[in-house]
Amino acid sequence: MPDKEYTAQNIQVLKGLEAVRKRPAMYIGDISGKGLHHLVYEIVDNSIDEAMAGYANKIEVIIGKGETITVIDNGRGIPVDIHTGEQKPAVEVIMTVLHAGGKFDKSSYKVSGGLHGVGASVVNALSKWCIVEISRNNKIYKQSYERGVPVEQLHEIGKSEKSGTKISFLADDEIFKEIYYKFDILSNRLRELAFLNENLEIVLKDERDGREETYKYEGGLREFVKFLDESRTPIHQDPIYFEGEKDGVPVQIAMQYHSAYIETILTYCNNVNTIEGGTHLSGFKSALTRSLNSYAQKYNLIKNTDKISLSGEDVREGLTAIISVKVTDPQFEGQTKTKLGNSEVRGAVESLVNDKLFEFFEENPSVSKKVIEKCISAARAREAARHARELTRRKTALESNSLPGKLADCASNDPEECEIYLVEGDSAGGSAKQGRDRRFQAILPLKGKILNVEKSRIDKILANDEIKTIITALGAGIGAEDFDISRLRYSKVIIMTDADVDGSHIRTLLLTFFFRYMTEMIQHGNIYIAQPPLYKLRNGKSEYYAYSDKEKDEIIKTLNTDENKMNIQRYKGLDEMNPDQLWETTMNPETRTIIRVSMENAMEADHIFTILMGDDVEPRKKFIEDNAQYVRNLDI
Ligand code: 28F
Repeated sequence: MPDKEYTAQNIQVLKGLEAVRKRPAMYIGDISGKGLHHLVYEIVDNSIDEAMAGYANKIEVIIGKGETITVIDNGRGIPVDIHTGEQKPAVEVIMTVLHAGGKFDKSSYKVSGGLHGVGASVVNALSKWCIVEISRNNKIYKQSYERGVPVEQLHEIGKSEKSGTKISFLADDEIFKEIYYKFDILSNRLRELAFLNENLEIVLKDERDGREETYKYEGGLREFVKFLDESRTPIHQDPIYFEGEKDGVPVQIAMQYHSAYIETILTYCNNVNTIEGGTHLSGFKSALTRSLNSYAQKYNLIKNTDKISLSGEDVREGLTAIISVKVTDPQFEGQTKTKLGNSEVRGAVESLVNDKLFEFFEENPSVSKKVIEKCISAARAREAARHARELTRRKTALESNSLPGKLADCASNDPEECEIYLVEGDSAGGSAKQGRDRRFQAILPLKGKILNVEKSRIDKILANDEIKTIITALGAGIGAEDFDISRLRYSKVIIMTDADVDGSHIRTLLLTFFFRYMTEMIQHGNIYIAQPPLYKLRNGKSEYYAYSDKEKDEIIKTLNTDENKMNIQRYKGLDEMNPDQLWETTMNPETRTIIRVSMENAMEADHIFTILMGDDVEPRKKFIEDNAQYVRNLDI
């Protein structure tokens, strides 16, 4: 770097970069895979902002060989004129000064996405190298940086009639232990951004294996709803869609009812997936319930024999909806900063839904009639379920030890230290009971298959023995209205199934069940997946366990004996291990590996589940064709 006097600004820049490199997790969440992928989102969000401002309509993301990332947009190009305050080109300020980039002065950008919108300077600071190329004023400008520090002045490298910004970077291996981008993680987020920004074309290219996907949806949120329900049967032809701006808050809503029973409502603020909900969700829910009840009353669709009003659960049964709002100063609250706190948004969403939904129902009586009918039968089923619940509660209240017989409970009563293993099959369940530490480990063996919750309504789910056993054992109830996480009897619920197709089938069923009826357990990180070993390797007297093919090869290499001299056993099921082995490899907190289930995993499982279990054969066939190499005898 050319030696230059250390002006006050340079010192400020170096202080800023140092702060980011010292505590990277404060800026990007963590330095594991999630934080690594967040680097890409930070850069992409700047292109999205340029698109939302109306100047870009195409974004390309390229995963290069060697795990480099390149993001290109066809916007105006980051300004290159000298920034008065800093005596540097605007782009150098944006790339090197923390929280620069106009996102924080509302004038240049109305709303800005990004989890915290920390900006390109953070990505630059955490990159071994970063190169920005700007096409603007019929020229192409370039500047390179290393770990956030400019290694050259901004300079012209050519001519171009086009305009836009291209940023390439290589994450710094001094910060990130593992630098590997997962195509599916990036593609899920980019597809979501394309749904949320209609007509924006987003291309993802992987130069490591040639994979390429393009996302562009003219129908925006309507197509998002159709995608989520791709294997379900809608009860009305097209998604209901409306948008509007109330109190300076742009609101977009797409919704569609399907013949199954689960409700799926995704909410976004400035393209951030507000997993924990917030004021936009509560505004939508209250307006939906009110609108449906007043419409049903007005046209006397609820026979007075029913004598019931429709509850929130009733009007959301079988509903898939997407709510997207844009807020200039978003207040992200909650445990994972994904709950929207802005109070003005509740009213904006409520009034829009009240106006537009009632209007839609008036104009489409055939649709509204089907929707109301579905809500009324949901209300009846809810009554039946409540009745059934009452019975089970009364019954369990009568029986002293109201825990299910199959549960081998632990001695401690402190949920914080207790954990429960949900084990596939009685024989593995037996080994787990013998091998466990009964002070804090409970075991609940499950039969081969639990209920297919995709197709069953809450009253049928509550009638299923396996499900009832799980609900009773966990002790926290079930469903959005009734589930109370403070009553949970264990801090860890560990799913332990065989490593084969049946095992993954049961795991998907359980994950989907928890995701749909005990969502908070996933948000709070109470759900885990046990990792039994895949192989046992015996070399003379010594024994080794391998938990992946990669690990098996590594063990063989370090022992530098060739494969055929070793005795290698591939485990087909948990019941091939005796209690001590099961304890040692999969249950002992000192030696085991358990994976905490995130909301993203659960959403992914839920989406796959609707494809595998849904009504429509087409998506299932496509899914199996796409994933055939992973799946052997899938018995659907
Ligand atoms: C690959 C990543 O970062 N694209 C961007 C722009 C365009 C402008 C801008 C960005 C406003 C004044 C602070 C251009 N012309 N892609 C990107 N495209 N930032 S980032 O302006 C920065 C702020 O300075 C831009 C006129 N106004 C804004």
